[in-house]
Amino acid sequence: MTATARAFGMVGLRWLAGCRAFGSPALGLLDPPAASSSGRRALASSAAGGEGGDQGSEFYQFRDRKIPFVPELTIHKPSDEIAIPCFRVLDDAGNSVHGDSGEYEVEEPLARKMYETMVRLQTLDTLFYEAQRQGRFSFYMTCFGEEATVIGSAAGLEHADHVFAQYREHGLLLWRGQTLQEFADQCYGNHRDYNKGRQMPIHYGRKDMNVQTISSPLCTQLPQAAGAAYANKLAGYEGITVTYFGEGAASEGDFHAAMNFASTLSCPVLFFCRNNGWAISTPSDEQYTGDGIAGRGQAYGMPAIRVDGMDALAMYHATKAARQYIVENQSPVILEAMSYRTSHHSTSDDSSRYREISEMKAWKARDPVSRFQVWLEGKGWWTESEESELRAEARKEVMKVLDLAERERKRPLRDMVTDVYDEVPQHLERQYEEIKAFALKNKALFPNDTPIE
Ligand SMILES: Cc1ncc(C[n+]2csc(CCOP(=O)(O)OP(=O)(O)O)c2C)c(N)n1
Ligand SMILES: [Mg+2]
Repeated sequence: MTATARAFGMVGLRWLAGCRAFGSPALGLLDPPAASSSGRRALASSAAGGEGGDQGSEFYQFRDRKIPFVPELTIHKPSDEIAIPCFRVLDDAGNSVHGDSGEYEVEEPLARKMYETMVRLQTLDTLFYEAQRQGRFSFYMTCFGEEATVIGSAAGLEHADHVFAQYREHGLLLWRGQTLQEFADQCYGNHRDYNKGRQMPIHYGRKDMNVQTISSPLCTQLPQAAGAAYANKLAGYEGITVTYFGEGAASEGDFHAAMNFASTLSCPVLFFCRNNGWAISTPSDEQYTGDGIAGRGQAYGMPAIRVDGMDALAMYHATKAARQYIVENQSPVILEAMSYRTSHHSTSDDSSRYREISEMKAWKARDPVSRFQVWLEGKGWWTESEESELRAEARKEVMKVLDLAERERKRPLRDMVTDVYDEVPQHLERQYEEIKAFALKNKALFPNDTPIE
């Protein structure tokens, strides 16, 4: 190692300072830190007896990576051909690509539970969507096309794992035991709603299920998840942290901040991208270039997996493998689930205005629920009569909870200012009195089922 190299190693990551040191060998007073353990950058020579400086430096060493010096100037273009392959177990028709080998399968009880939950989720979404269209509550979002992404991954996680979701992953709560009644109460914001009517519909969240409350601004959950994972790691917590987000949300600056923190601090967090092709009316080919979201793992030094998000078996095994990697290495993983939003973005959207019906139909043909059903039937674990029984029962149950939620009284106006502080501070008290007086004077402008008290 030359004196120059020592000097360069000494100044670590500061490029400008490094350049200055480069021209001033006299600064080479300290031994460079061991590159791989300290993370500092050093100059190195692979020539034997390099000490003395005759050979010159041959490469930069950063951690385990050697960056060679070369005499040619090259612009390294990203490859249009290299793509992280997409793992799948089921083909488009629902048959295992592994035939009868039993590879990447699951036991019957788990398979049935996954399928039944996917059907319940589909039914819940169908009827809640219709209820919203009838004006019974204010807003709704479905996850049609992504049932396998959500339920497959929920099944591959542990209850102890902390979840920071976007908004289309309510199936995970269903998997963790949230009742249909609780879904309906939250959407109606009624007296039984655990959010006390303070959140928009579908902005669920509950401590007992380790699921943080959804917040509408895109991608805010990613840095939070990286931070929570880091805190949990320091505390020796057993679970990992998982954060779900859409490929559209991945265009936010917060995505990059979160990835960099997680990678440099080795946070045990799973970055779970639901790439469903659309961010409202923006198609994914206007959202990013290169090898998609999983392809970004390489730049952040983060292991990546790409999965067919419309394949429940692949989703389950990929999530489980990612989780195991995270636990064993106490470091992050990024997973990209490739699917398609077969529904409108939300009840405020009409997707036929910006995409072709033929495109929607082509993706619907890969419906994740039907594909999984075909596989279950092939195993002899599911029959047509079980199918119609489950669908009828789920429909009845969802209609009932909607009906009950609708009849339940609403939370009082006063709930707007309680619980924020231990005691309601004067400024909130004043605002409350103001809005109450206004509501009493303008009853017609207020929902008539909201008690003004
Ligand atoms: C910071 C921010 N910008 C814009 C929006 C409006 N918005 C809500 S959802 C959405 C699209 C998100 O797409 P994606 O992340 O792919 O998730 P998907 O809806 O496809 O599941 C946009 C632009 C927002 N909520 N927050
Ligand atoms: Mg999307």
